Amino acid sequence: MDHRTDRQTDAMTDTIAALSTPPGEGGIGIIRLSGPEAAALALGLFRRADGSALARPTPFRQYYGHIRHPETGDVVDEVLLSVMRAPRSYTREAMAEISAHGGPLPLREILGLLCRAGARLARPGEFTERAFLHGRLDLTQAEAVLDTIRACTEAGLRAAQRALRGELAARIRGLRARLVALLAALEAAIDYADEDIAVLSSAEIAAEIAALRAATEELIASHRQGCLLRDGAAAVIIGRPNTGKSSLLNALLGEARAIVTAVPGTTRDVIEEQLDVGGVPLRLMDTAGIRPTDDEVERQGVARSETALADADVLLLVLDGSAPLTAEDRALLARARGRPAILIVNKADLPLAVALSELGAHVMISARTGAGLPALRQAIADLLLGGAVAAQSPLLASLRQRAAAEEAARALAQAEATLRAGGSEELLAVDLTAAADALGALTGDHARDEVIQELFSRFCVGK
Ligand SMILES: Nc1nc2c(ncn2[C@@H]2O[C@H](COP(=O)(O)OP(=O)(O)OP(=O)(O)O)[C@@H](O)[C@H]2O)c(=O)[nH]1
Ligand SMILES: [Mg+2]
Repeated sequence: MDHRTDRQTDAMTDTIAALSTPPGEGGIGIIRLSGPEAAALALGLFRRADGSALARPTPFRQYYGHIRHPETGDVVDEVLLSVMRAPRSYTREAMAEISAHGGPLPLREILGLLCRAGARLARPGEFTERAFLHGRLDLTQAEAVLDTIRACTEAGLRAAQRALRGELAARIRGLRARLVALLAALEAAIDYADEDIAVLSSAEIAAEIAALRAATEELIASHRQGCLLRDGAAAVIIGRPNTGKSSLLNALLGEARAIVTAVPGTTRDVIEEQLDVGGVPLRLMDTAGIRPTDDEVERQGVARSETALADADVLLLVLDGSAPLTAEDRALLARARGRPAILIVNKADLPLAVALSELGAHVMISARTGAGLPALRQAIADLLLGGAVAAQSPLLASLRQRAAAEEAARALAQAEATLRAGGSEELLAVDLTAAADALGALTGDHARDEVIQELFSRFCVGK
């Protein structure tokens, strides 16, 4: 489907150019052009090794040569050039790619020459926006492009790739097609109300609406997992001093990141590291042991622990299994109650002095020997993902997608209410149309310009 409005069609008559590799030094830097003049602009600056111009390049072939200054003839850089013809390109427009040396100066100069010749610098995400407007991608796939670039775990990358292949879009379009079919049946009932034509019974209509609503709710529920895989979660290790919090951080990371000593009050600052737990990018924080103290530095550390505790998605409360529970332990246990938390009994390599029966569900570990760490990782993953294995079904991955799905679910709930109240087919059609529009906005087949612009503005330049 083509997603262009008239305004956008006008905006796409120009040729855009951008550096598509990260700025700064690199082995190579790639400048991309897209638009009607893409090939002409690149070929205007390009000369083959023998100094001749390249007249009719074969698409997808790389040509060796130089970018030369059009007036002085000076060589700006040694490059490889390739061209693509519409619609066989990322944007579905004519495109050219110039691979130059990855230095800021040659790349800036080539871009400058292209702009002087008539190209315009691309806005962030404009290549992908054009791909969307030409119908090569839908909005869920465009968002998946960004999620692919930013994925920080393998599970997150796989989820983004599923969406990029169009699995989410296909699912949503399938639901929308069922809504449209239902609407068509209703219209037929309205048009031929006087004749005795077999249309759907109200029981059949109710069943289909209920099924569509359940499927939409399922999509909404998938958003939590989609977000977790994409944005991750914050887990904060808390406990009184000396229970082995820093030792646990180090053990989970597999490196001596935080200082560990037998002195209570060793950690003074919040130490944060990234960890992949069951596919969720986890921001793991080690904090200062929480206790009343007169030491000014430690007191500030404890204040930071309190802030981290308040903001955490998951609390990892570490107790020392080799010592009886203290008043500080009990105070922290009380504070963890009712929050997503895992009780960890550490120092399992030493004789047990804690009454486990007092604790309820907990994980026994030894940060020193590594015993119990796999079970702890599993417990964290279970807590975050609600026991669900990283789903193989498409996941809603953005707030925008979630809001649209919620709107569809609301409209379907409204349709159910209309049906129960014995409302007319016309009224029911209004509700179902609203649901269909919301699903259309999700894939971008029927999305507003502002939504589209906001979405692409989050991309990097050159993508
Ligand atoms: N035997 C044994 N000792 C441990 C274990 N984990 C930590 N320790 C010891 O307990 C002491 C405190 O460890 P840390 O990791 O510094 O404890 P912490 O909770 O970070 O302490 P603060 O930063 O002071 O709050 C050190 O002497 C560690 O070697 C364990 O599993 N078994
Ligand atoms: Mg510590």
